[in-house]
Amino acid sequence: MKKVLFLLILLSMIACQTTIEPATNELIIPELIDSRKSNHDIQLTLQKGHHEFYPNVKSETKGFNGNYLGPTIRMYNNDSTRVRFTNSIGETTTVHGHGLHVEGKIDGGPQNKILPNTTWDITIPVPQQASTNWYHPQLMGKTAHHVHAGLAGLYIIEDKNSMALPLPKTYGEDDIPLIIQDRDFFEGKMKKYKVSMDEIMDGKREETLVVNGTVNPFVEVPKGWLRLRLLNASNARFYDFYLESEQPFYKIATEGGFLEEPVEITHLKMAPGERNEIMIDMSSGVTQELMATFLPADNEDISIFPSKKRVLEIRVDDTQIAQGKLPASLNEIHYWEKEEAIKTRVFELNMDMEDTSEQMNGMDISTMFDINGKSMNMMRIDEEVKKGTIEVWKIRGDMMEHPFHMHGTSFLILSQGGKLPKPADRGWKDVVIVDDNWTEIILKFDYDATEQYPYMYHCHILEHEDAGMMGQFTVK
Ligand SMILES: [Cu+2]
Repeated sequence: MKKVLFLLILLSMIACQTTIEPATNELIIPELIDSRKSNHDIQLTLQKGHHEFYPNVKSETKGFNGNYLGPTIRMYNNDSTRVRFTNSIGETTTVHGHGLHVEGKIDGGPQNKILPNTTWDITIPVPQQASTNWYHPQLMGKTAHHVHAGLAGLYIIEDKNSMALPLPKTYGEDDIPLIIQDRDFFEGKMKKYKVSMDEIMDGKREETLVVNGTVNPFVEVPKGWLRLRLLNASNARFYDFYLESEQPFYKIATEGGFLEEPVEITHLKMAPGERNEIMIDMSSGVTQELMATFLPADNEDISIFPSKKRVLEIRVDDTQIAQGKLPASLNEIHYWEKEEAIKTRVFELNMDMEDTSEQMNGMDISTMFDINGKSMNMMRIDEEVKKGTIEVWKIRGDMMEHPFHMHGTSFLILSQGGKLPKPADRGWKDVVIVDDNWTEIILKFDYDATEQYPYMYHCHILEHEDAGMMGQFTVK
């Protein structure tokens, strides 16, 4: 009898998790601020607000120039853009330019504090190639809180190549950003950020998908090729994206730029912090459902609790014909040989269970986790990198998959978990998923990061980062 009851509960849980609500809300498109149209002078105010995820129900949130998330800032290779971040949230924070190749002093890490009611006034040079990057707070111990409240937005970088390629490029119409997050709601209200010890261990994983701040979104697009820029801005959730129709789609870019050529795929796994651009052929005029499987912290749980959700319903407006195409070739990537590296560094991301149980009582979470045996300490520099030299970084993490991220540059994957990277991952990246097998990346830093304003390397599960799984390095 007990067994039957258990099975019934299990079945009902599965049924609950796979129920998909109708796509009733038009996808919100974050405002686009083009740096060239704004005289390279942009004001972003971090503010408190109220966002309606569900009609007529206000949730307490934070945003840049608005209630939730922030405008998309479009910048151009070889330009410089002044951005003034004014902090009106009533508490200290920072704004990190995730993916930007900039010096440590304007990188926005934990050392670049923006006190309440002050403005952080920086000029961002853009030496890097076309890519989709993002901005979000990175205050020591508070990153997870501030991002969860809604403080995140996109930097889209264009260059000669991206502007010349015949890709779809009308923002919000056939070139659509998708900032993907998971949130929990109670009676339509977003639950405020709070974590249990289990949630610090697994990372905060919630059950409702929110895309650009929209719940159950749909979008109407022209007939033809559609370009989507996906950002996984969740605190901890990994997703496996696919089309319900099982139609293949094409990956054209990783975090730091275009792949050499489009790679046909049917599934796309993304960890927090990762960005990918994909192209979907909408020329048949048939509605497509972009779906996501919610991946659990423990991969073995997935067969017990399969949880799939719709990310976006993509409808076609037959009266509009799309202009963009899928080019055969996109970029030239110079793949460094391992032998070119002058130094190898090793990074082991640890979740020490003994430490954890001791600290559960005292609730000092800032030293729960570590990298190479050291929890993040803002007063300590962990590594010193020589500017302009090629290095190999060997990384692994224990207990579960961790998205490893470092500031200041992009890297190429040499091997991931002992295997060569798949064609779809042979592009410039700044986040890589690591497990207990070694992953090797090759990289070069070209900009200064001093002791005063060092770069960070860390796990992009924000709960892990806030609990000490982070280190600092200089580049000179
Ligand atoms: Cu981690």
